[in-house]
Order: sequence, then C-alpha cells, then structure tokens
Amino acid sequence: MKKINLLILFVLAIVLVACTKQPNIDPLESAEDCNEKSLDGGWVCIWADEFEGSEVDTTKWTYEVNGYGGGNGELQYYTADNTVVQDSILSIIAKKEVYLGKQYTSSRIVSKYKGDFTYGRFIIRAKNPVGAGTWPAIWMMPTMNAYGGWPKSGEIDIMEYVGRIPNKVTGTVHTEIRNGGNTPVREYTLPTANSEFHNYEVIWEPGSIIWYVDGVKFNEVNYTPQFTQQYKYNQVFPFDQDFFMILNLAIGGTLGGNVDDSIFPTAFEVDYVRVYQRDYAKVDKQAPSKVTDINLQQLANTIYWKKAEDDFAVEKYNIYINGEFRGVSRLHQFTFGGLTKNQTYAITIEAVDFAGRVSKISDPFSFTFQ
Ligand SMILES: [Ca+2]
Ligand SMILES: [Ca+2]
Repeated sequence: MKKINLLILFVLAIVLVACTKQPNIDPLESAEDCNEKSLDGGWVCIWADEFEGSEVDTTKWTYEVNGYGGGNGELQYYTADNTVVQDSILSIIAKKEVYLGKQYTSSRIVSKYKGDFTYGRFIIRAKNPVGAGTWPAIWMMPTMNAYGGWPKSGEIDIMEYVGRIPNKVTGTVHTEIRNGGNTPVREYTLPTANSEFHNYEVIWEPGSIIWYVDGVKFNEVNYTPQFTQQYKYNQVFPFDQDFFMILNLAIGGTLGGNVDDSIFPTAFEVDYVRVYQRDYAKVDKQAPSKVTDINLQQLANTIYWKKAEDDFAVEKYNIYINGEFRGVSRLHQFTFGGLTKNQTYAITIEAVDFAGRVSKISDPFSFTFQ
C-alpha cells in the first residue's frame, strides 16, 4: 500500500511539473480564406490570398502607383489598372503603351500594413511571363525599416526571374554587408519557369532563411557571428522585424535588360500567396539548451555565443550583468553600452523559445567594458 501511495505521489509530482512547463502562448488560428490551412510540422496558414474574386482585394493589397523605376532604371509606369483577377489567378499584365512619360505600363501590389510578418513560411504559386525585358518578382521589404533605409533593414527576394534567361529563377537577400558583390544570390534551373506554375517558397526563422522551388531547397542564409566579427548582427542579418509582401512585373532596368517589344502584352500570373507560421503552442515540447561558448567579438563591447539548440527555434536571449537583467537579443550576439570603463562584469545568458520556455542560465562569462 505504501509503495502504491508513493507511486501515486511520484506520478502526481511529474504531472505537476509537466503542467508548469506548458507553453504560455495561445494556439494559432488559421485564416478562413486559405485553401490549405495547415502543413506538416505545425505550420498554420495565418494569411492568404487565393485570388478567387474578380478584382485585387484591397483589404490585403495596395497598388504602388508611380513611374519611379524602382531605383533600378526600370521602364514601366506602375498603375492600378494592369491587373486582372479571374479563374482564381491574379495576372499582372505589362503593356506597351505611352503613359505619363513611360513607354510601358504594369502593376506592383504590396501587402504593407495589411499583411506584415516576422518569421514564417511563405508559399507563392506563380507562372512567369514570356519575353526578354520582363522582370517579375515575389519579394519582401521591411515595414518599419528598423535599421535604416535600403539595404540596411534588409530585403528578401523569394523569387526573381528575368525573361532574357528563361530557364532560371533566383532567390537572395540584400543587407548592409550582403549587397552588391556580396549578395548571396543562388540560381535554380527551371526550364518551365514561364510555361507552368511552380511553388516558390521561403522558410524564415530566427537567424535562418531557406529558399525552395516545388519543395526543393536551393539557397540558405544563416547568421553566424563568428564569420562577421566586425559587424553588428543587424548589418548582416536584419531579419528580426516585420516584412511585407510585394508582387510586381518590372520591364527593363538593370536586371531586366533589353526589351523585346514584340512580347506585349505579357503577364505574370499568381495562383495564390499563403503565409504559414508555426503553432508553437501545439508543437514545441522542450526548452532550449543552455547557452555555451560565449566569446568576445572583434567589434567593441560585443559578445557572441553558440546558437542554443531547441526542438523548434529560439525566439530571443535574455542577457544578465552580475545577475541583473540587462536586455534582450533576437540573435546570438549582444553589444553592451552604458557600462563603466575598465570594469569587469559577469555576463550570463538564457535562451527563450517561442513557447516561452526558458533554458538554464549559462555559466558566467567575464567581460571588461572598454
Ligand atoms: Ca488561386
Ligand atoms: Ca522549444
């Protein structure tokens, strides 16, 4: 009898401990108008446009109307009239027509302030236009430019295509130091890029962006501070803020190149845009691992450490000085300010996942402020 009582107590204790470790976040609600509400791995569709109406849904998209040329010498004037929504497809149609000083018209729609996301899985099914001079893109820009104007706050190009190279698509990011010749662009060979619909996809998580075409991975960018010792994380990986979606069809410009005037009208067609986020309340079961390998970085008063392991993802790190909370970092680097010169401090760090589970505190790291 005594043994059984002890056993019951033991089981109750385990249940109690398990209950206190439940995530402190609510489950995600799926978007009603998304045609595929969940995907394996705990992904829930939180925002979508299936283009099932008869016009662009302006509760989700805004037309950017201008002849600015996108900063790339592009030749089109973007109007609010170069789109058609029919048979569950959005067509962005480029035309050869003189309009307000430009020789071509087209459209560009953005989800800014209507669909803004930090992290997630973005799946866009699209078919590229035919013809030299076309330059369609599925991409994302920062809503609030937390780290300054382009490219300091980043740009995520989910899919770019130019009609003069019809059998390839590309994916990349632009940041303050990953720009120009350092842009981590990768090509994916896709002979049917302009004749068939394909799924263009990005999975964006803290410190990581991965590109796929039809489920095949073709590019990956990770934040690894040991390789960029002289920079703050945001100069390398400013992707810890809201980004919005852009769908457009540019004509000519630096990447589009020479235009074949016999191709018009030509259309960039989009079947759907679906945005998924992980339902961490449901899938996350473990706290992150203890932070280890804290190091001084070349950049003054900056430390970095090994990214903590988690069953899904670490959302942030809490930084402590002499046991007192000092600040939060979204990535595995932190720059101190406002300390006393030449004084030595004991730094400890804990990792927190998206379910609010907290790691054990790190061993103290001795740090002298300069
Ligand atoms: Ca559709
Ligand atoms: Ca976890």
